[in-house]
Amino acid sequence: MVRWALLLASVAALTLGAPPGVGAQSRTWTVTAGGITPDGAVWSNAFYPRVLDITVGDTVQWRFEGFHNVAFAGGGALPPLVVMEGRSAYMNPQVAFPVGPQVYDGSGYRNSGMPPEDPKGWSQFRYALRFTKPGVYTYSCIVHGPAMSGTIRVHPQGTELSQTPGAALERGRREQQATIAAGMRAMAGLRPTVSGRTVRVSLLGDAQRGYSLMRYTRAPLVVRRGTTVTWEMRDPFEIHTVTFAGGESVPPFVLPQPQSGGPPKLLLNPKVVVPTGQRAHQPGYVNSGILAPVGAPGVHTYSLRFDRAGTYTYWCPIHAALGMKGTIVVR
Ligand SMILES: [Cu+2]
Repeated sequence: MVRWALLLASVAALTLGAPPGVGAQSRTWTVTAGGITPDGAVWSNAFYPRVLDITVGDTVQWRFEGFHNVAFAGGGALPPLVVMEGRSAYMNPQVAFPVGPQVYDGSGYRNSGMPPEDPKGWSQFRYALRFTKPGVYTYSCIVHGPAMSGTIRVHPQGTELSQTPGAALERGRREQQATIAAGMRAMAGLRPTVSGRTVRVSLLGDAQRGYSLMRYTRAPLVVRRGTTVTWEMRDPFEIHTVTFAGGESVPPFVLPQPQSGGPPKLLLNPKVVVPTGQRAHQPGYVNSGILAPVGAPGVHTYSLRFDRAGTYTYWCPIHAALGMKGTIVVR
């Protein structure tokens, strides 16, 4: 997947070189997709600037600070992130890989594809579209759902715009910093709620401000034997799991299956997707399965009782590269 995404991205960069019929007056604007704190704990799920005004013939280039895609529906419906084949779930290739020419007039699906899985490759990933018709175009990140959307307003050629590309980029930076600051405040206040032998851990996000927290708790969670811990999704963007690897290494979320003459199929690892079903923690592999975002169909809570004293580490394999792990100390 990584190599394919890079290859496709470089092909895209080549075809961008000299779009036909573009005069010297056309400009390139930059939109940032996402944003992350250096420790990976606070994640921004928005496009910056959220609304951008350009004129016909201009190009918008998206830079990625996170695992996002840019998709314009073009009058239809956006495709789903996941497609089923029998009992196997795959990343939809219509989302994972680029679709459509890099020119947009409001019709036809356009998609950037996904950045490489490795966070080190995200900042090199690029996508660009040249806009050829006036209109107001909204777009979304299909990975993070409709709550992560942006707007490009394309004005007729010659329209005087209130901002230069540089000023719009700066405005986007300020919007992004406000999101990250709000997320950091939420992180500072992150506390599980304890009531008797029940502890609730919230997986937090905020649709309005556009952040997600990639941590379960800030510090190890200390509980007494017999306590039931419930993890509750309160995030509108992300999916997570609660996965005790039980001495194994944390399983990868995506298993690329090479195909001859095309990009790999991206199988979602059943070890991550499918719940293991225990009610109480025990040695070995214990997995919640996918916990769905607030507002999306699916399972939103997971409960596990802890009967044995010990220190137990668990992970979200989907966000393990961002350090999403938690520790429970049972006394
Ligand atoms: Cu996660």
